[in-house]
Amino acid sequence: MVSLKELQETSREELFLAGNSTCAGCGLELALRWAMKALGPKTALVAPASCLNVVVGLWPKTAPNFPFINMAFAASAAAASGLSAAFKAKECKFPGKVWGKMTSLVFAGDGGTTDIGIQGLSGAAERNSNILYVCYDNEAYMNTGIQRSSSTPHGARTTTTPFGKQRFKKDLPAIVVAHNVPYVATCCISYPIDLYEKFKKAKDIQGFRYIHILAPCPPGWGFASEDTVKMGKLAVETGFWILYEVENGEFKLSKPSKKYLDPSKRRPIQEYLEIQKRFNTLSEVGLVKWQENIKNAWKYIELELELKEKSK
Ligand SMILES: Cc1ncc(C[n+]2csc(CCOP(=O)(O)OP(=O)(O)O)c2C)c(N)n1
Ligand code: SF4
Ligand SMILES: [Mg+2]
Repeated sequence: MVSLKELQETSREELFLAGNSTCAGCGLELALRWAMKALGPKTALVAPASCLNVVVGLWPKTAPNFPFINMAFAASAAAASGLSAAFKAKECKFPGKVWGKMTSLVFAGDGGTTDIGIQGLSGAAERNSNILYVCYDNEAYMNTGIQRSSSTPHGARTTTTPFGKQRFKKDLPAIVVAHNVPYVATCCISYPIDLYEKFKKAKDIQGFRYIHILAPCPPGWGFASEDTVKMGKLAVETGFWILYEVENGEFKLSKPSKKYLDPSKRRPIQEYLEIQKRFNTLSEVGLVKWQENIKNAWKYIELELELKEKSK
């Protein structure tokens, strides 16, 4: 585990620069900032249309201090796969130079991942392309004015679900796990040490890696901008957002989520829902559905842990 000292040392180096045009309290900004601290400057990032793709592009406020490619919505995983192949070819031609050390990274929103980019993502995962694909999940198409995505949770109001979304969130990390790739992890911006360690690990793994980060969005979710970190913590402490990793098929519950295996340790989900304006039309029935959904998600985790125990 990384020490606080190492993290403080690392945190002096900024690759995603301040003064960019993200909203105050943006979860995406924290996600990318911490991810880049772990990945370092030998990283080339591919971004499809999203808040990220917009906030980095407004000169003179361009924020990435590393190579950055804007890409058409559906093509980011394919573009990053091509980039990774190009780095390999360059390494063969000029061995020992920077090319062999480059990380080919996608940093995409939930719309660009769970809806529009899923075929490219699935193709790259199936080919085991040597890329790191990251989904920062703010649970809607924020950049274009808060439309629902398949990652928007049940009951959330968006401009296209004015009475609250009926369906539950698509479980994208589980879908990627089903591709049998070397590494899949979930993260949350409120747990930077956990996030940092997962990116450090992912950086050194060959083949397809996927990290899904919960990234609260103050204007999109309807909470005060100073509460972003609190919001991510509540997501984990209520048991809604579960932190785990699957490395070569082996499931591991991450430290911040371990104690919530015990349901009595979880905070009531109401504490998470009632401070976000997007849930202010959620009914009693909707609340019970949320509680059931969380219970079922943890049943799945228990099964994974049982299977792991049995296979020892
Ligand atoms: C093919 C295509 N369709 C639609 C758009 C418009 N568009 C730009 S950003 C965006 C929202 C992306 O949502 P998400 O991936 O969740 O990222 P976020 O904005 O939430 O950061 C949309 C629909 C586009 N640029 N290209
Ligand atoms: S809308 Fe949300 S995700 Fe987009 S820049 Fe603002 S806070 Fe960040
Ligand atoms: Mg989004």
